[in-house]
Amino acid sequence: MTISRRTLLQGTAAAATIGSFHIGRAEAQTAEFTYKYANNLPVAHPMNIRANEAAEKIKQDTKGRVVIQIFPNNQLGSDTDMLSQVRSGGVEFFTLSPLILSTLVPNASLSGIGFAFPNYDAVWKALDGELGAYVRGQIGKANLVVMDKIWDNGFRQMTSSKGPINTPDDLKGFKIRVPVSPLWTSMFTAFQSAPASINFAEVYTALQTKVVDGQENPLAIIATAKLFEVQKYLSMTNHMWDGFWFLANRRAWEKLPEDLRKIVAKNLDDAALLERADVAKLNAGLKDELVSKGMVINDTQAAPFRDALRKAGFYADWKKKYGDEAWAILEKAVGSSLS
Ligand code: X2X
Repeated sequence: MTISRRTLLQGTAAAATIGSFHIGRAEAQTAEFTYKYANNLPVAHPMNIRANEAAEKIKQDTKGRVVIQIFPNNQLGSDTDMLSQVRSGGVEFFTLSPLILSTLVPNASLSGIGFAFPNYDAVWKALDGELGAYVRGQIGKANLVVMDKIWDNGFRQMTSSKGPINTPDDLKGFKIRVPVSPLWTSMFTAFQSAPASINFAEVYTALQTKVVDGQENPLAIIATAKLFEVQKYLSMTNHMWDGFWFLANRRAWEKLPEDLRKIVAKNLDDAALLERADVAKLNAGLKDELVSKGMVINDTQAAPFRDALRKAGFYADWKKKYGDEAWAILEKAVGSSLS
């Protein structure tokens, strides 16, 4: 494994800020099961805060038999690296966007289709309902274990160093970073942008050095990853909803006795619900804070963006890729015809 200087520095900074992220070595040594949970988000993001609380509860509820050590902020590598690690057992737990997971489980990205979900109510009804069950079934077939409750990332917004995005025309030729996923590339190709697939670990630097002019992420990430330092314009496009499936390595999961598995799953799922509420609250209140950091914010209308995607054949193409069964589940969940 190679650790770049930057990730190492991030790791040191993280350890210095939140001591409890580092469960003592003695505890880890005496525990029957010491498992690693790796993720790509800054320590200040609610996902890490709630996961840290869950790890504490799991330690208590299992009387010290299960200790989960958290490695936030891409300390163990990029999403691409961590996905191979959770498959091989290099880490036992990992949270990943359904869209990036689609590089392994093609239909996992179904929940990330552009402009599909009108609001959070529709999102949770779908992901805690039939659509979520369908996707978890697909993940299971790829030999990974997934917890029942998906964690929230949020509705994604676009940022740029060049100027505001008001209409789909503003996206033409736009050099935008997208996460590593065919669905993301296809969406911005449909807008005639110039998408570049870059793991989140490299996004800040890519923006700072102008390898790309923009990116898209929910407000909670724009704030906690300090992307406002390298982006001026924030356009509220709400162009897709995104979350994080809590994945486990199957062999490691099955090593846990049934009673311990129950405790771990319950605490992780409870934490997911708390994290959803945290992110919703953050996203609602962060606009003012981002303005105070110097960002210029504009609102947009969804209809012209959706029409541009429709005209480019985006929905028809993806319906074909996912197949009729999966597409019908999505359309039922969002309550409208997409193609
Ligand atoms: O890579 C991103 O942009 C992020 C942090 O939102 C995801 O994990 C998909």
